Amino acid sequence: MGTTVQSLRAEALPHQPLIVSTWPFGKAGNEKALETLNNKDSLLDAVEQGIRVVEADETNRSVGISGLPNAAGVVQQDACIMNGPDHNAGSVAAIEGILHPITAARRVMENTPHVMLVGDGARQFAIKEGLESMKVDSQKLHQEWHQKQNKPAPTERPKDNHDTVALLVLDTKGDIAGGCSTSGWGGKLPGRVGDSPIIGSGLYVDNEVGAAGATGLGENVMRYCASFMVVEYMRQGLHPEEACLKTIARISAIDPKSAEDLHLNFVALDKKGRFGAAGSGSGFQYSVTTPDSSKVLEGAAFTKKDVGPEGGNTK
Ligand code: SD4
Repeated sequence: MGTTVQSLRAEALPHQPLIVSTWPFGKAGNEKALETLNNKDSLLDAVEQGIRVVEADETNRSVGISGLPNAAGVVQQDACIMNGPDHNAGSVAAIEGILHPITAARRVMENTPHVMLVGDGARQFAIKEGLESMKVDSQKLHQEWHQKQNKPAPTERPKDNHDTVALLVLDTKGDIAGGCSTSGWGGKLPGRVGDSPIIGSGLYVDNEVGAAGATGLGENVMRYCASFMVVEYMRQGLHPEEACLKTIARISAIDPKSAEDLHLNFVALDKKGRFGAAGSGSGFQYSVTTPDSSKVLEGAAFTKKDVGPEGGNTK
């Protein structure tokens, strides 16, 4: 691990809230989450309100209703939320025309006996719950979809047209919750679901250990239950940054693609208040907020030479 990475590593920050999220656009969400935590002392409100800020940003083409559409011209969003203290979770996938999928995910968790609702069922549920919705012109979409049938389906990973906000909150009691939300891969096949709403893939929270969230190419995250893996490495005592790196190393040892082409990025925090992030390539930035500061940091960059014989990270 290089010195830059080491110097960015945080040591224990006990007794104060900590919020960590993916990308610079997570910072505004972090700050809202901290404000919410201060005012309402509710982990779930902090996660939900923080993510809603990112979903509501109309300039963001990868989270929220202004995200990039799928191959049929419609924005289908994925989101989930997970609560550490009772290990409960809720998620929605491929939901259309709902302004705040994170709120829909929370309602699934709190108001149904289920964990996940998808597609039109998720949309109808959200509308019944009174969430803000937009009309989805399915007939127009249907026609557009048919017009596009002659075009090849997207098979290559699109360049820089997808991102996710994954936001993790640790409160002063040491309780943890997290959530994530995305419009996913622009131009994806209708009905494609990424890692973000899959508990253990795009997000995982274990109140005894810590939490992790992912952004990147969901297909390369969900095949490995990668956020769960990050948390399990933290359970073994690894620092959050090392846990992220070791997860990338393990996936990289199995997958023949170059590390750069895997497009894996993780953020993590642990119960002690330590945090870290890593990407399979360079340039992954994440946001960290405490009552003392709110900043964007550079995640550690994995390099393939770090893979040990067992597929773990050699550091
Ligand atoms: C997905 N992981 O749908 C999400 C998108 C993302 O950076 O995070 N892209 O595959």
